[in-house]
Amino acid sequence: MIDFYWVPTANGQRAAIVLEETGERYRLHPVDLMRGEHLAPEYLAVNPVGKTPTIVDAETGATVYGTLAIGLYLCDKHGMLLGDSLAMRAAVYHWAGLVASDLGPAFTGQYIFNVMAPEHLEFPVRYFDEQVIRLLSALERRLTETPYLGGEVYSLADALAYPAAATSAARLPKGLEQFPALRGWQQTVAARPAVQRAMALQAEGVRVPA
Ligand SMILES: N[C@@H](CCC(=O)N[C@@H](CS)C(=O)NCC(=O)O)C(=O)O
Repeated sequence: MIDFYWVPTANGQRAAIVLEETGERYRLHPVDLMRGEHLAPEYLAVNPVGKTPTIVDAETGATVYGTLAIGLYLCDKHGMLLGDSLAMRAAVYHWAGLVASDLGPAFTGQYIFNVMAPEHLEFPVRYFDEQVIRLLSALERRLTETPYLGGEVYSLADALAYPAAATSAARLPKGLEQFPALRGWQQTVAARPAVQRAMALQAEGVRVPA
């Protein structure tokens, strides 16, 4: 059994998709960021970084924080979604890393300066808007070459990228309008039962930044 500390943001959805894809049994622990629960002693005892998502695996004793680390840990544990050749694993690591280390933070910056900032600051707004479009364009190019980010089959890279398309990009004024390959891929991934279960998870009583 895994204890899953999360918020239903794109990052929480990424970890939830991998939990569902790998068939892990897990218990949900919503962490209310707007009430500061991520910085409360109870949660800092689980993850001193004070951020979500985090999993605690009772079976192995492992505590793992962050979408890429959680994804790699669960796929390694179950021997799935990483690719069965070194060439495919290289592609999976490349695209999963780009999503977790570049695209996710670019969307976070874009959200902070477009939605949360008390005043409009032209430079950071433009910087993060451009980053998001540049990175989505890289995914678009890749998906005109291969059906999935890692190659011919669905992988961890797609599981981590899906919430960027379904949740984060939905905030863009034109959504994915200029990215037809991404839109087609999004529909294919959305049809997966594990993805549907993960995206339907609700954190009872927890407000999510919108
Ligand atoms: N690199 C982390 C980022 C995690 C992250 O930014 N989590 C947000 C929620 S989506 C959080 O806990 N924010 C609280 C804070 O930064 O204080 C990942 O990939 O999961």
